Amino acid sequence: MIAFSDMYAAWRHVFKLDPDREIPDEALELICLSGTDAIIVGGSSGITYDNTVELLARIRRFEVPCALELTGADSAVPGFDGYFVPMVLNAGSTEWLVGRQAEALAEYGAFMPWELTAGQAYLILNGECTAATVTEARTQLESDEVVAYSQLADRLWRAPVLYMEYSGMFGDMALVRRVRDSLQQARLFYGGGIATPEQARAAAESAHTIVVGNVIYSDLRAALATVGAVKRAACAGGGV
Ligand code: 1GP
Repeated sequence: MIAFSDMYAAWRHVFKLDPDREIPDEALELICLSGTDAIIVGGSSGITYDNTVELLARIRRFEVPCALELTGADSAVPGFDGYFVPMVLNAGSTEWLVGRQAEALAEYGAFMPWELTAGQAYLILNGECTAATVTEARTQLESDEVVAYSQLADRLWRAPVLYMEYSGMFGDMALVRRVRDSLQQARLFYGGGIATPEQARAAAESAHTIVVGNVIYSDLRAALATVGAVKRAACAGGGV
């Protein structure tokens, strides 16, 4: 069986599905059969055990790998291929950095499937997104500060994944690339505002893995077109 760390290390394109948002069966089928490398299930609000288990069951009709971004112990549904635990580097309080995670482990640590679990060091960089509001993230960062946080995650914490989160807004690709080039061992996930093949390609050339979310719900056809763009970028020798 392939290890979870080897699995996500090979991902170039990922769709993120939110259990709190409706998606018709036909749309879900197209997403799962799109050729994307994986589905991540996650969201910033309204995530429950029931809506997570329901979405997992629907995705499991297909072969695509599926991981859960675990933001609360209540929605810890078994049966995913792997689990990411976000730790928000620039959160306004330690609650979202390590506080909630420690609380959950105090209660459920004995049941954690550690071999399937990876910490995700999050940097939230769009002050308007829900995740920024919920975590009271300090998003007004200079480029050097962003690189400093990244090095902290990569070299001091040895976090396996660094996630630059611009949710709802297309980010600064020069900065994404600069961060990627500064990493020694972490995989760089980029998510935020990818809605066209050009954006998908630019992001894929700047980060290790790109995450496409919102556009699935607003323009399915555009979302599907991002998959081919990333594959073509890889074939053309672009990206990493
Ligand atoms: C959200 O990073 C993902 O957590 C994707 O962002 O929804 O803006 O595509 P979008």
